[in-house]
Amino acid sequence: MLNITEYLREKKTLVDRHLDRLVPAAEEYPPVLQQAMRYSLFAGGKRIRPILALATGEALEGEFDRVIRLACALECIHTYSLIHDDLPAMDDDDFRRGNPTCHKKFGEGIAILAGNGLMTVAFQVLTEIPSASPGAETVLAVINRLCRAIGPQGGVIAGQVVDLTTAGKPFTEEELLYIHSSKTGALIEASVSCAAMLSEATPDELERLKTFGLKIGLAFQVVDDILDVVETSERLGKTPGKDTAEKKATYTALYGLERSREIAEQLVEEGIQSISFLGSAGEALKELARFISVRRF
Ligand code: GRG
Repeated sequence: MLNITEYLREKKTLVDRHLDRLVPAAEEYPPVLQQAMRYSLFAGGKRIRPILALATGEALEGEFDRVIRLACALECIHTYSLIHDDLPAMDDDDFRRGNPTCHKKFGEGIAILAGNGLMTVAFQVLTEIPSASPGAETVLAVINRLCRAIGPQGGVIAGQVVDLTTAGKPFTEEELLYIHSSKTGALIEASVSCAAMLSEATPDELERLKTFGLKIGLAFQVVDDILDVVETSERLGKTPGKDTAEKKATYTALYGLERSREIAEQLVEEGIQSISFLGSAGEALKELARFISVRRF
């Protein structure tokens, strides 16, 4: 049976090695920008999104050289979202990944630009995916899907806007589902779906993997809500309790801790069922899904 702790450690090392290769070197001009991007990127995240992409690629026997570029692009986009999320104009956080946030270390202007820089690097890396087989149209379709996942129509940006505008106000179940599915779920779903596309999944396989991504993506944010209530700053690497203090729309606020845990577990189980077609090739994806519901950081 797969040891998930070992798997995560091994894949994180692999992702970090390729990120280091694909992201501009720290000495490149202007160094303060490259250093700010690298500071947040290598501050110690779990690399869940790239690892999900790699596991999907492995399950479908996709080409590593293609999927690793997607994996690195996903982490650049994710880190970019964290840098901007931490800005005073948004969540105003001092700590992230166990370190002072990018704007605390480099100032707001450089932090904004470091986020913008990571976004641009992500798409540069994607456009350089070797496209001999199955072809440049697939790469273009992957880029389109990723843009939709992070964009203003139900993507990360839209989710973040509704998250900001509902804070401190009463919110509905539908708004909560929208925030969590778009702000967090969409990029996780895209990590799985885009890797499946690059690995030449059939339309049916893609649909099932998309369902898997949607379910575990939503579960990921439900667990994030729970951790904000129950965990310490040492374990999380950021300040806990902020969602409650700012009256954010969360699962724990609407359903309480117990019910939120049940919802997360159920979502993960439903996700796992939707990829039963993979058989033993889907073992890592299933273990990653289980990790999402039991994680403590
Ligand atoms: C277009 C990508 C993009 C962003 C602009 C700022 C913003 C709009 C969105 C913020 C979205 C956000 C921060 C959502 C929270 C997602 C989340 C659960 C983050 C924590 O992820 P982990 O636990 O963190 O994977 P590590 O540090 O392990 O990578």
